[in-house]
Amino acid sequence: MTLDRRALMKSALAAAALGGLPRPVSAGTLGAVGAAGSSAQPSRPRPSPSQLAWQRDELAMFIHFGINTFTDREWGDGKEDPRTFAPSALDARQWARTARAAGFRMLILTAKHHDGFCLWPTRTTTHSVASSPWRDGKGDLVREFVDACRAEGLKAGLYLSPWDRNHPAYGDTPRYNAVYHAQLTELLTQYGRMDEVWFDGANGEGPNGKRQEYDWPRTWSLVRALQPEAVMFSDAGPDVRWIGNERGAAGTTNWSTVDPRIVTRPGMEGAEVMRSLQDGDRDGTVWRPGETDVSIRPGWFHHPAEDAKVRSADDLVELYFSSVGRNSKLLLNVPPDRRGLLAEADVASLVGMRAKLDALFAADLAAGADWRARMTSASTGELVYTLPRPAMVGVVDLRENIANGQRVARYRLEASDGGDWREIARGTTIGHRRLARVQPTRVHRIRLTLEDWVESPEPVRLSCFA
Ligand code: FUL
Repeated sequence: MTLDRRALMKSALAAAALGGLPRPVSAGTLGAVGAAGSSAQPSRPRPSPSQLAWQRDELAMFIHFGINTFTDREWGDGKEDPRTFAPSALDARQWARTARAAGFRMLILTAKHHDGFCLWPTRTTTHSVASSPWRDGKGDLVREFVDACRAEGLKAGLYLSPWDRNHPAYGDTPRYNAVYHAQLTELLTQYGRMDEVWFDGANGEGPNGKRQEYDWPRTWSLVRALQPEAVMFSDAGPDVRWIGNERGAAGTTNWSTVDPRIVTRPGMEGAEVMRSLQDGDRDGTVWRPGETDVSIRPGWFHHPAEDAKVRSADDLVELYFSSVGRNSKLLLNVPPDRRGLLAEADVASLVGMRAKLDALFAADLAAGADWRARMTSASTGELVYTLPRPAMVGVVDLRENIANGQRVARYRLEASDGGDWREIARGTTIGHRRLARVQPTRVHRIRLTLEDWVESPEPVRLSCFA
């Protein structure tokens, strides 16, 4: 159902019909750093323009590439010879072309992983592409990556691991933090606009036997100052949060709001931390939607032994349902091989995924549906949609207009083909998008009952697919 002028007028009516009920609200605060591209906040949190654009993009691709690609490891120890970095046919444009063809809107590159090898010629260490045989030591992979993204119309993001098993200053807290911030400054000033900066909390001891302490507040303010439109990812945001697992599954309840007192820095552990990451917090005072990162292969880096273990196109479609379809964003990792190219099997799965998603969502059976909304009690409301003609429905797609926040806390879906209403799905949160597979049913009318909400609900956009 696209919102044309008529629908918009109706939605105003429906909002009036469903609105007006005072619900408890909590004061919106943004924390110390403030949200990317933020403006004034109403009583419950709303996304900033950057967070909204980030979520609507739905799909981003993660590129894990570096020394590990050549040593066949997942975590290098930092003792690798930089001369082992020798891609034979590297073509970042192939990564970007593949991503775009598969419907991805952003690429995020591991500018530095835990082994400390930098993919750009940094002034902070010689452990970089400048000491490798690739492009005779004159290459800059961050540059090639960014250029490829721009050429294909994709956004670019970078991952800079705080854990650095090579740098001699690691463990000497103030000294290494200065190095880390110098690296970030290079990355965020030399390559134009970045749309996402990705941080994990991996932490270890340095050669001095001391544990490095990171300065997250300073790191976040530095990014905000240098790239105000970029969203920052970490367990603790501040803009977008980790979803709490690397299996590709967002919570079936997934609030984009969180209580910022629960996860205060990257790398925290415990049941309450994991619950908040996975589900968000219904009465959270900060908008921090969840990002679901998962790899197309068992590992994050390319290993020839895993060439036969690439996820199938069907598997990728399921990941889409369990992430994007649960109010999250999917960050799918596709690691280039030793040539510096995405491998054929991975490309085939991505192309297959796109074809399947396009076929699935080609025809909205609820397009042009007539609908009405009414309050059914002081705290429940319903929307009834009449499809233009009865149809077999296998997937229902619900969307809130999250520009105005996330509101629905519990819903029930029923269908009728002329006779009694039959329940076809129920759930908790909706958010940007909630995809529900239902037992294929012949449907003429669909009733969406909103059983609980945190703020007077707005009309929910409904689409149906075979
Ligand atoms: C984790 C790292 O330890 C893994 O190697 C990988 O990069 C993953 C995306 O983040 O923190």
